[in-house]
Amino acid sequence: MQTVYPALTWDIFCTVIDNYGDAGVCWRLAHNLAQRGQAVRLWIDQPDILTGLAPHGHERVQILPWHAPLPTTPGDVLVEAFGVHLDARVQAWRSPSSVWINLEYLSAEDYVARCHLLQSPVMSGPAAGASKVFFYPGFTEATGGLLREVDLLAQHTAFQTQRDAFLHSLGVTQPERPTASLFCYEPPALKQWLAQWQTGNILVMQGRGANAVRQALQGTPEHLVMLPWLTQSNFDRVLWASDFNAVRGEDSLVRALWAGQPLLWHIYQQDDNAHHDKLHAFLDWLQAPTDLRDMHYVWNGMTTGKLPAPTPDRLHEWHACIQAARARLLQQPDLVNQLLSYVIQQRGIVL
Ligand code: TRH
Repeated sequence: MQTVYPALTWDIFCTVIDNYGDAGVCWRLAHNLAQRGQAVRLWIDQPDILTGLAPHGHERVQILPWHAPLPTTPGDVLVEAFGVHLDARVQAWRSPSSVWINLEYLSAEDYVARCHLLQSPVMSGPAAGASKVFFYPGFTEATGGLLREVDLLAQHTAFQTQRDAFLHSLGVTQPERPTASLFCYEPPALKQWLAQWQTGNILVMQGRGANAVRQALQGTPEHLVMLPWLTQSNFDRVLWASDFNAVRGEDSLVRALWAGQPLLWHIYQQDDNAHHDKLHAFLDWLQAPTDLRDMHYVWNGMTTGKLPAPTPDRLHEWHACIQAARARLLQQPDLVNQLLSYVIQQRGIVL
């Protein structure tokens, strides 16, 4: 049974670095909190992105441009998403009693469990003397967990009967064919992958990957659907409707895990190749079979050579691997549940 928490006010601060992940995660966080009765103000430097992700919003989430006037009363909880720097104006406004959380990026690396919930004293500026806490999402019990809506499983199950109609609405004429979704940057093995899926449907998400597909192919073969920009709910439905999900960044990786189908992750590249360790750690946690690992190494340009073909036997094995990982995750408390428990404890509220 879901714990009922007292309603608090949350201020989430987000800046969009590039791509859609920062806004995507912050919206999911805000929406998850609102689903559990919390009031949220989401401060963001590019509010337009949220209009595309969630055109209908949520009655308990207020979206505000970063520099909008600050309300008289600061929230009970202040979340800096992904190490965003809070300017002096916000620091001075913050209440000393509010819980200050630094929400970090997702990784399966060991340091996450070590650093999760570490305090970080603020040394200078209007909030000097205060302390914020590092909150690390992650894949194990020792971390902050993953975002998971309270009704995720029910929504996913209910969708199964709507799958074919949903695919038709996106322009898929033969939903019975094996279907793969594609959300990526510019993977070096893109042409190979597209050739491997030429007897199935390929649903191409908007963005850099779609541009790369256009460059790789002459025209649009009939089995390939260039999707329009989707709301975040429909983005999830595409993953649920597909038999294989090629995803990227962080948010879509988590969503592909919840979708439970074989997945291929195009990790966000870092200049110093720090993403290599991050990918290895994820594949270790996933207990990925060798050919699933090999596919990731080729897709992410860490090795050259052929992508393992998605044969029925392999897809079966990869499916079992993702299902087992998903089952492990479902045993763990979700991120918002953990955040709420932490905040309630810090504020000395007895449930
Ligand atoms: O867009 P991304 O590549 O975001 C990345 C990563 O988060 C990375 O860690 C971060 O540092 C970098 O941005 C700056 O991939 P991600 O994380 O999967 O986010 C995509 C979001 O966009 C996700 O919430 C789904 C949403 N989306 C839609 O809602 N509709 C769409 O049509 C598309 C294409 C995406």
